[in-house]
Amino acid sequence: MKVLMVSWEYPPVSVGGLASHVKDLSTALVAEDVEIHLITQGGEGADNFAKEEGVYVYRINKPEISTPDFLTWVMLVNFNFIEMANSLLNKYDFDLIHIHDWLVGFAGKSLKHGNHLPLVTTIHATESGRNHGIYNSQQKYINDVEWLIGYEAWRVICCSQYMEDEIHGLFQTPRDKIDIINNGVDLDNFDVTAPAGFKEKYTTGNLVFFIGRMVREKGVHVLLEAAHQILSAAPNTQFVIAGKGPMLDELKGQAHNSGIGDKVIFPGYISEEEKEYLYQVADVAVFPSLYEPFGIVALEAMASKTPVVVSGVGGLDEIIDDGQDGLKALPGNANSLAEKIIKLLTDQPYADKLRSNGYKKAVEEYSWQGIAGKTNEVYQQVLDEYQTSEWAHVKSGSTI
Ligand code: NHF
Repeated sequence: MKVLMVSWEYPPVSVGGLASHVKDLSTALVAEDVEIHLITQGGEGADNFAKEEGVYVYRINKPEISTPDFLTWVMLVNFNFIEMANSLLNKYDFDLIHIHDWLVGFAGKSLKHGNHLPLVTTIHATESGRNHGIYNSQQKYINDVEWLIGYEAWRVICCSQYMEDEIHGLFQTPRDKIDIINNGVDLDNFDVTAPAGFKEKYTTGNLVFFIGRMVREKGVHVLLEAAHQILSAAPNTQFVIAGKGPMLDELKGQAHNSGIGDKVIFPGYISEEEKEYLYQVADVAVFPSLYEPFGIVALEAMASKTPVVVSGVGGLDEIIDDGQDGLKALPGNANSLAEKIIKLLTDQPYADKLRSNGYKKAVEEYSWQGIAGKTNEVYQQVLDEYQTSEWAHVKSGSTI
């Protein structure tokens, strides 16, 4: 089985959970004997052509000319993806194309039709979900491209029941065309020991950790709203809020204006190693999202044996069994969030119970190998159906 995969993000280019999803999935698929050729954007310090952990990675050049806006830029990048794919299609006999999200949608559609190959689409998140609705023409365009990539796909993969409902509701994609395959976590990455004195770099007290993109949907503003109450109950607490994004300055302003500027550290974009150590030394990891298709970060915390507080939305709601392997707060509710975080900071035996149950769950239910196996089954189903379809005949020249 040879798969041509196209993804906007792949390490070291990492905007969110998509990069780690595509990397861990591709690597695990290689172990299932699937040959993965992955086309993605170029990144600083990364080779343009490389075999990385068994995955053939091809990184494209940036568009040669500047573009008037984001959508035009995305389209130019898609042309560069297609250009790279065409040269590979001359060399390899691919069985199918697998794309991730709307950003690579036109590459997927063109490569499908140009080569009569079946297309598998993973929809990780939707524009409507991210913005709680569609309010302007750019959002409408992205929403329409999301419909298109589902329509063009032989099968659609998504990461939670919540996302199946959303995709079916928004785009009328038939439910029997959608496979739910959850995300996972690479446990080895989080089996680390932070060097002596690492935690003290940040605090000598409690450390509450968040990592993610600084966008409204991640709910960091709710965590900052909750901070006052948390500090009254557990004054020796420091918040470390890692990541970058359009809301970063606003959030720094919020912390400063509410008088807790010295209690919140915004380290910006941090390295993988710093992230793994921070998970390790954190007393609580908090993910207060308002929208979350899956939420790999919760699994990362669980794999690090750190107790988690999440808001009960989307995939997070499905991952956590409240009071057993983590705590769930009401989405967007600072009081509820504060109450859960305080509980974990002040009741050590309870925190330890969640810590060990959370770790057990990550080990037993969220291994990438199982996920790659399920993905491979989807590939096999697509191939079986394709081989007896009109499409395959058109390709082999036996009709028309
Ligand atoms: O984990 C990878 C990621 C998810 O919840 C995440 C999201 C986008 O918002 O599937 O995709």
